[in-house]
Amino acid sequence: MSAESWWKSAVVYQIYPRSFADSNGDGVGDLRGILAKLDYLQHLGVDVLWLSPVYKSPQDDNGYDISDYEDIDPVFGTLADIDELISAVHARGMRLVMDLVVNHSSDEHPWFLESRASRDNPKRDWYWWRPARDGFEPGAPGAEPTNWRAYFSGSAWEFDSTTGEYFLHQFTRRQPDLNWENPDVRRAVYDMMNRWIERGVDGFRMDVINLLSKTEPFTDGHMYFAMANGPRMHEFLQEMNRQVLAGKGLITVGEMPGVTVEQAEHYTDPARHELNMVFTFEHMHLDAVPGEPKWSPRPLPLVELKANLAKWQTGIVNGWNSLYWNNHDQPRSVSRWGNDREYRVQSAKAWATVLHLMRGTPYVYQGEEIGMTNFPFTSFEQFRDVESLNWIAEARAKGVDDPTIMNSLRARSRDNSRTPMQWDDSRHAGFTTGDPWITVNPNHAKVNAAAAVADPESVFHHYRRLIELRHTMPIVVAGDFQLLVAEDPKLFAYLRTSDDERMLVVANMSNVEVRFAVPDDFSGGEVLVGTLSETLAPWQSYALYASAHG
Ligand code: TEU
Repeated sequence: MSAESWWKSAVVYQIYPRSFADSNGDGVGDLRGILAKLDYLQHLGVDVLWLSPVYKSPQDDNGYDISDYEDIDPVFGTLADIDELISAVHARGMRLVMDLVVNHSSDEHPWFLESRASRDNPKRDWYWWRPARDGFEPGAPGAEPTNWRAYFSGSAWEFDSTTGEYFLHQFTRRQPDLNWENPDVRRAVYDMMNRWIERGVDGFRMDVINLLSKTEPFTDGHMYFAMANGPRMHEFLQEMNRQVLAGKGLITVGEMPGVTVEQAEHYTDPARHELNMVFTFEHMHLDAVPGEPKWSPRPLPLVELKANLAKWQTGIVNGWNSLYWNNHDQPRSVSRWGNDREYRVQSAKAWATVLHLMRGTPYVYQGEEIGMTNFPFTSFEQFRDVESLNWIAEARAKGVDDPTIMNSLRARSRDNSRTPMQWDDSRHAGFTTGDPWITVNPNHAKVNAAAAVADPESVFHHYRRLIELRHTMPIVVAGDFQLLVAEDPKLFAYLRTSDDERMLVVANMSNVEVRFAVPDDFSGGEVLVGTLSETLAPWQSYALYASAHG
């Protein structure tokens, strides 16, 4: 593997700064809080830290609505703080990745303020403006240019009375979509990215990057299909690669709702000079009722999940993929797919084992490494996320009863993963000395980093071992993937193979004992992680290593 693709053997840790560590007692995490926790992250062994957005923002979507791409929001600190953080991360041999949110800006960004000021403003064309539907009074019910729904409820069009037209927003009405057809927009974004690289950042996680190129003309239909992977996507990414990314040894990961295996292969094939890897979504939708939004949960069909992952494992050949169960948009995997009651530690380890030993670059979301769980929400007042709040309003308006809404939020709200990092068993889990912006999970008395670090059998030490295996075992990075027992609804097992090495990964993803006979050619193999036995206890997992020639 060339030095250029160092990220193939790296593990990335995602920090959601607002909920990680608060240094100044205002109840919101900040950059100096992160600075104080670098020893912990180094002990875990991760290579790269990805920060969710810390730029200046009205915080309508917790920073994914940016009003100044080149400044830090005061709630998180200052430019001097980010410079200090970059240096401190580098001094420890780690790298720092920034979130890049350029499908849309905040409606408070000066570009948008100009764009909305008049129809002939030079920046009018930096966003997507459209007149009312033919025959409708602008602003009247049903006059939106198309029937598209935003990701976070309501129409994707917002009427602006200043000029009597509508602007497009795929997310909240405070996140207008930028017009990437306009070369000045692209130039401004590339210049901004280059200045961050000069500041020392090592790469970008690119928010909904496959939505940049829109398919015109805009017509009624399904926005998600009309807007993802538009006709100029590859051209834009190749241009960005030439003007910003090429030859700098960076790491780039594009978040891509609606991407297929074939498209992902194109986005990440090094010969095409676009991105290193993508975040895919198919495996995140399998536990929703087919055809329904995420708010209709169903139990995870393990057989379908395995088939889906196997398709991605073998379908990306020249390119590369990322591996994740958790991030700031998803509920906690140990509650979602594991058992956060009797088998919290065991099931967190089982999911980690099967994720980290696949082909791809694993991402660990803060708190995942100590087995943090969903929050036991009991009232609507406890929610902060704009997506959840909009869903409550939309569902109530549709006549859904409150207990049903509450059940869907408990299962699916993004706030499940946004409660503060649990550092210790003290008040507010050591996250803040003030009043936290969102409630700390009461289970922090038991589930916390201090306890996990002190216990050699903890989830934390299991992650350390898995990360170490990726760094030291070539087969983890480079081996081919082959799914085993595909139809078994309880076992998750696979092989990784190369010319001279073999690895067997087995996990019982259930609450009952299951038998799995170790294949003969692994007898006498070395246990790399976990505990080997032919009868697996609930959520028991292990990996076994053998050289190819016995
Ligand atoms: O998420 C994009 C995305 O696809 C989400 O809308 C996802 O489907 C949803 O959160 C599941 O509930 C990115 C960011 O990760 C997210 O935090 C932002 O809110 C969104 O873009 C807009 O920037």
